[in-house]
This record gives sequence, C-alpha cells and structure tokens, in this order.
Amino acid sequence: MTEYVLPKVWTWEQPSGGQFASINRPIAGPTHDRNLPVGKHPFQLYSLATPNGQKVSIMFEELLEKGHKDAEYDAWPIRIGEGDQFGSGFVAVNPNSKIPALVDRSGSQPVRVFESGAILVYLAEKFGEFLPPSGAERAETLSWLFWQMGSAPFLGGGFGHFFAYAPEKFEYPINRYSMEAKRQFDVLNRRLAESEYIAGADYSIADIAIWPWYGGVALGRSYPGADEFLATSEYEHLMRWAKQIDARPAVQRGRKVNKLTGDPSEQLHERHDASDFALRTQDKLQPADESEAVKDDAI
Ligand SMILES: N[C@@H](CCC(=O)N[C@@H](CS)C(=O)NCC(=O)O)C(=O)O
Repeated sequence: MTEYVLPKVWTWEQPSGGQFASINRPIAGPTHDRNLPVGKHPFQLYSLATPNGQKVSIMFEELLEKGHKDAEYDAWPIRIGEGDQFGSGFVAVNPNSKIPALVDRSGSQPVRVFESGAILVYLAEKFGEFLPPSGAERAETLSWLFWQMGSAPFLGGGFGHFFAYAPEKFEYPINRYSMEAKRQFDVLNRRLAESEYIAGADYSIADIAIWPWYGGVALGRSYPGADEFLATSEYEHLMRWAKQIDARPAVQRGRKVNKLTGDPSEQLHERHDASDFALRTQDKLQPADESEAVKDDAI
C-alpha cells in the first residue's frame, strides 16, 4: 500500500473505488426532479430489501400477521445503485437520501418518517405492538434498538465494506472491523444466552432491527464467506435466535419485499397486496431483475 500524504484540505477529485463508489458523493440534496409514486394504502414505503429496508417491511408484515388491517401498505423499490434516492420526491421524504423512507397518509396531512429506527418506533406506537408502553421493558427495548443503530454501521460500513466491497483487501481495516464485529456478536450471544428475545421474553422492534443485520451475517446471507470468516456458528445462542426469527412467516414475507436480486422466487419488486406474495411464488408478477450491480441483501 502506498502511503497517503494528507493534503491540508480534502477535495473530491476521484471516485474512492470499490462497489458503490459511483453513488457516493460529499454533498446532499436532489440531483434530479422525480415524483414518488403513491398507491391506494395509507402507508407508502419507499425502500429496498437491504438489512435496513427489511426492518420496515418485516414490521408491516408482523403487524398484518397480528390482524392489524390498517397496516396495509404499498412498497415501492428505490434503486439506490441507479440514484433513485437523489430524486426530488425521495429527498423531500428523506433529506438524508437513504432507504427506508415512509409516508403515512392515514391522517389529514401526510407524515414523513425516515431512519429505520424512527419508523419502527412510529409504527410500534401507532399500533401498540412490539414496544412496551412504559417502564423498564420499554427502556430495555429502546436501548437495544439504539444499540443496533449505533453498532451496525461498524458491521456493514466497516467490516462488510472492507471484507466484500473495497477495491482491494486491506489488512488493517479488515482486522479492525473484524475485531469489532466479533465483539458485537459476542454482546448479542451473551444477551441471548439469558433471554429468549433481545429485549426480554417478548419479540419486539429490537429483534426486528437487529436480525436483518446480525442474522443476515450469521445465516451466511450477507457478504459471502463472512459467516465462516467470523466463525459465527460459534455464537450458539445467537444462532438459535437467528434461526427462530428466520422461521417467522412475517419475516419470510418481509425479506422479499422490494427485493430486486437473487433467487427470483425470493423477489417481490413492488408490494401492494397480501396476494402479491402468492403471485410472486407462482412467478407471475414480474421477471427477475438480472442486474447484480447492487446486491440488496447486504448493503
Ligand atoms: N441509519 C439509516 C441507514 C440507511 C442506509 O444506510 N440505507 C442505505 C441502504 S442500506 C442507502 O439507502 N444507501 C444509499 C446511499 O447511501 O446513497 C437507517 O437506519 O435508516
């Protein structure tokens, strides 16, 4: 590795290299005018089946599974590899230009919600599910939810980036982020040794937030080879929990929503109705997107 001589002021002169370099830029705001589509349901979700996106579609499917008919939603794919997140309509819903983003149109004025953690809390409070209303149990659930928000960027943006996406295998950052990723897996494993679910005896938005990231790596879905590299099978309690959540019907449906890559039977590009899943299974809805430019399972 040639030594990098720091300039006095950093300037954006060239793409940094590696996957996703083409969508990274040091400025915010829209790059083009484009309105977002609006469907028939009260909730409009603009997303992609990445771990951050899966959290919200899993939450909607769990609410529907519990019988909340008012939780019906339209889910529209945002192709982040093609820059959809920089369209004016999307930026108006999320000024941070990242999926997932939600518009609740059930009231007199539309309400925008961005950041997956904020969306989970908003829906949990609206439907009175998956987040205890007060006291120690609520504090524990929110603690783990915010743990995920602070920790997963080291797993994804740190470990995952240098393990899978950087233009070369650099030993220093891979060591640094593998150390942190394994420490985080151990945090979860110890917690799950004493508790069935992350926040206690009940399944909650903490599980819904944490599972797509840590379950995804442990089950060998994110970053091919990362499960072996990090020896995730050694985290016995975490593996038990990852498989238990993976078996939930709502989780199996939620993972498919806005999924554009991988096995065609796992993809549901747009979701507008519960019956869309059956249509997808029969392969009648839409053909698979062959583009592998952005593998949605692992970003
Ligand atoms: N903290 C945010 C993170 C969202 C995020 O990083 N989304 C990624 C996909 S997983 C994205 O939209 N990336 C597009 C980009 O960076 O331009 C959340 O939890 O909602």
